[in-house]
Amino acid sequence: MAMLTLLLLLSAAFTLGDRMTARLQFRNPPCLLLSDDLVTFAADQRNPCPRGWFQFNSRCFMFVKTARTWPNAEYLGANLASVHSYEESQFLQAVVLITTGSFPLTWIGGFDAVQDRLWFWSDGSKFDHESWAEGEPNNNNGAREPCIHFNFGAENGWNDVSCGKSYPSVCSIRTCLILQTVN
Ligand SMILES: [Ca+2]
Ligand SMILES: [Ca+2]
Repeated sequence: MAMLTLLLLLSAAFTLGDRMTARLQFRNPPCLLLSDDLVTFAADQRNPCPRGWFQFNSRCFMFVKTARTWPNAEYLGANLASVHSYEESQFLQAVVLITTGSFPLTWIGGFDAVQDRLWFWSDGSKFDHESWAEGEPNNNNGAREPCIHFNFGAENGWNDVSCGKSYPSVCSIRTCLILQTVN
């Protein structure tokens, strides 16, 4: 409802004519702007995500094909994706399937590098959902496996794995809530 109100305010302000100047501000938590394109798309209520990104609730997600280590995939002003529900986990699988036609192992933003089995998301959100594959997380063969990829095992679930391995990734950004100020 708040978003709708803001967009209605935005539309109304633009109809007031040249005497008033529209100024866009971005509400906290801050939007992470990748380029000017995002500002353009964020102002379009029909498509709040930039081109090539997929919307789920208040975030936009993108599959990044280039295989990188987990720390190198945490880049470009976006975060590796956090996952907060079974539906969101299924959505990420769909994003990867639509983009690649398959289910490649893909980084998301979970890590327990600070303390074994104490999981965090790299975007700072609460670790309130888990979709582990059977038998995971397992610190395989006693190794520290501090980073999470998904599309693992029969159920395409999550697996803890060494952060230095290279995989494609899914990153996410918040859709921008646009505040309108009329000067
Ligand atoms: Ca682990
Ligand atoms: Ca594992």
